[in-house]
Amino acid sequence: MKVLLVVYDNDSYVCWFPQGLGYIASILLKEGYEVEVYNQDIHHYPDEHLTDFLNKNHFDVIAVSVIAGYYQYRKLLSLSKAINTARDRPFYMIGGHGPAPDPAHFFKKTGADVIVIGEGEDTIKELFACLGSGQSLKDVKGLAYQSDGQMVMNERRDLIKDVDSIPWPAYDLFPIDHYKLLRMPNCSSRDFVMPVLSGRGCTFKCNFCYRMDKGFRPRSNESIIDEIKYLKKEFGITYIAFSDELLMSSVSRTVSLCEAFLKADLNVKWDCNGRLNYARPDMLKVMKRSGCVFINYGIEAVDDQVLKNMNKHLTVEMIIKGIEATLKESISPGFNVIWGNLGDNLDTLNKGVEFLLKYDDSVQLRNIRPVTPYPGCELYDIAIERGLVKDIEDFYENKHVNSDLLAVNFTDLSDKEFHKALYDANKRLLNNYFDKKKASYIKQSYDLYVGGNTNFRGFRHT
Ligand code: B12
Ligand code: SF4
Repeated sequence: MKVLLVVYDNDSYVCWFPQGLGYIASILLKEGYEVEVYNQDIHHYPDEHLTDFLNKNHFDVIAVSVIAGYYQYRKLLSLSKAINTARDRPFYMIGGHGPAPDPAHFFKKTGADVIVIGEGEDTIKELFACLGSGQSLKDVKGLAYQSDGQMVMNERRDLIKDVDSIPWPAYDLFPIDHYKLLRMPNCSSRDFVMPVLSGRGCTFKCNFCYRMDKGFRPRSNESIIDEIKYLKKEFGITYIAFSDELLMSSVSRTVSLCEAFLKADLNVKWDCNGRLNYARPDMLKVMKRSGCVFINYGIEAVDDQVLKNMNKHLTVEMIIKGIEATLKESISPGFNVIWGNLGDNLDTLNKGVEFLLKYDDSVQLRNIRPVTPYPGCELYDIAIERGLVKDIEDFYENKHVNSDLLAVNFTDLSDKEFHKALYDANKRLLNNYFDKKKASYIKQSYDLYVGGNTNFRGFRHT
């Protein structure tokens, strides 16, 4: 069987390696199927190009992976149109976090034949075996399918227990020379960056989090190190962006991984997503020594009551202590602050702004965004219960029109007041960021022209 994996255009200059499809491709290749990748992301082809491509090339199956952002949703609809109008339309499947919580809506909107729900590796094996033999899909766990115009929802599939057994993404099938140009905080202009997963899942359950799967499954240190060594050797990768939800799942696990990096003499820079309740000085020290240059923290709010309401298992004290300790080790912290969760008001927004003004080291342009209750999370159910969203159609078609605008208002402010407050807050943060940048550029000029620093290499756009 011939399969086409479609990586949609994300409207970006440099794109994130599509890890989900990379894993799916790996399994399909191992099972002996012919796999091709359609990189709309890199070439920015218009959607009609895909219809044309399908009219000229035969594929048995076409697959798209999609998350729940407003842009991604609209992109999926226009891609589906392009796929469905092809003369020789292949069997059409979608997967990823976007369609998983409510496949019925996505069948209606996309005309897809199958939606894979959750981890795809084992499901895809059985699904393709059935497609090849013409067998019914009724016994394949982890998917929903269309049968005579009706949706059939199969049982959920258990998570893969031994995550080390999952084959690495099929890197060779993708244009890594493009993807490795991804820029991450504190990378140099000579770094080549690639994302890697250090595990799957997370032990927490914040009220805005989409995750449908419970628990955390770490990969072994050896397996992670082997993959990094391979990426270094094959593609000259010098910076690893750990993209799983939570590399810092505990102090002991993080320390053990960093010590293994040091022992293996990996010599790469890396960043990860982290939790401030674990950000202890001893752990941060070994993280720094093993190459960590950035930790992306979910701060979300600088108010104890709001943190409690969102089930974050963090306090303002932990946040401040953790950020101060991170900065002390010269690791840049990533500041993710959202506003508009249960209990938020003008005072809590102001606390977030003051916090960012005080601690942000400006390695990233950071603003405060409204919380978006994506379908599948607890906050979405609350929005439905309160009558703030009618259903998923209402969410995608009317409410979630831009990630920086309110989708659902859980505060006592009017929408207009809410947006004005966000404008005022973000104006302060933008001024702060650009003032610091301006000062740093002026200092570089001073060092060059007055201080005689001959290392200056010119101001650059990227
Ligand atoms: C890389 C990334 C991005 C990248 C690129 C994403 C892309 N390619 O579209 C960028 C930086 C652009 C991005 C942006 C956003 N992101 Co993002 N991002 C991620 C991140 C860190 C990694 C994704 C990844 O590769 N995971 C690893 C792979 C292996 O997992 P996976 O994709 O889920 O794939 C598995 C299964 O889902 C399934 N599967 C997936 N696809 C398919 C397809 C088929 C055919 C099959 C059979 C199976 C299958 O099998 C795979 C293997 O088991 C995740 C967090 C995470 N750890 O997943 C968030 C995440 C996907 N992002 C998320 C969000 C919300 C966003 C934003 C919409 C945020 C916002 N409000 O602005 C923005 C989009 C804004 C914009 N302007 O476009 C959410 C999605 C929530 C949801 N319900 O969908 C996540 C999960 C983060 C989070 N915890 O909230 N993101
Ligand atoms: S938001 Fe982050 S910490 Fe919270 S449950 Fe989701 S992945 Fe875990």
